[in-house]
Amino acid sequence: MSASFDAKALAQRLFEAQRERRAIEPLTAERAISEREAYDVQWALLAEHLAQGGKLAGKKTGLTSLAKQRQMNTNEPLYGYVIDRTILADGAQVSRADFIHPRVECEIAFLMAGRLHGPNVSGSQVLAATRYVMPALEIIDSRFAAFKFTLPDVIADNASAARVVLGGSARSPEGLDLRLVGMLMEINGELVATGSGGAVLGHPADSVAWLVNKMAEMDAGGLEAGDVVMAGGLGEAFPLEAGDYVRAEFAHLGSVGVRCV
Ligand code: 0L1
Ligand code: MG
Repeated sequence: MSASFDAKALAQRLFEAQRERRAIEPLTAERAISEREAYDVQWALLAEHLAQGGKLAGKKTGLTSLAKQRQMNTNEPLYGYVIDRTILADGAQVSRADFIHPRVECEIAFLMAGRLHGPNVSGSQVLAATRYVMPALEIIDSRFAAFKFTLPDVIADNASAARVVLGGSARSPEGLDLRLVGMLMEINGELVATGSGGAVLGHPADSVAWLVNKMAEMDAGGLEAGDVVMAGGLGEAFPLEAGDYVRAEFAHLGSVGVRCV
């Protein structure tokens, strides 16, 4: 007989794993979890972060590039939440000891000017509701051992969210073709990846539209004015180790960097 489903208990297990920097086995090792149940766990995990003093600052999509989908053996994106105290400024320092097995990836972040709720939201509507776009790095840190999980597991684990670093000089997306915005990523001065905005579900604004529509499908609201939205990685994620300095430079948007000690 399979174990019964308790979203709060599963969220608590993930919360403790994150707090204690201890990897756990996938939740689905015990029982199959549907997509909706997985988002219920994610919601309960968000509630736990808010109860512990965090504030909701935005949302994120994940698994939005072919490179990431191949890396994780899936063909579907997912969404998650961004908590205020996980957002860092350009050039910030993070401690390797604060994570389990961190990885870093390059993204384009949106700052929303207006509320946007699905269904049927388009990329053009996202752009019209955007105040700024910014170059960003995301540090992800799966709470599951060896970054091995199924899609419901990683949905429950808030899309592996750990830190967001925002850089560049925020600018309006007007007049920019975000598909063609190129990016160079360096770790310790060595070029490790190149990419462009088009790698993110064809267009980063379409990725944000996907998020809004998926949230509507999950009866989870949508985007609000002031939300920071991570549109998804432009390529694969790289392990982050103590001593690393990661820097990404984007055409038109500027650069963003983070140091790990
Ligand atoms: O932001 C992301 O693309 C992460 C999504 C979750 C999968 C992973 O941990 O790589
Ligand atoms: Mg990401």
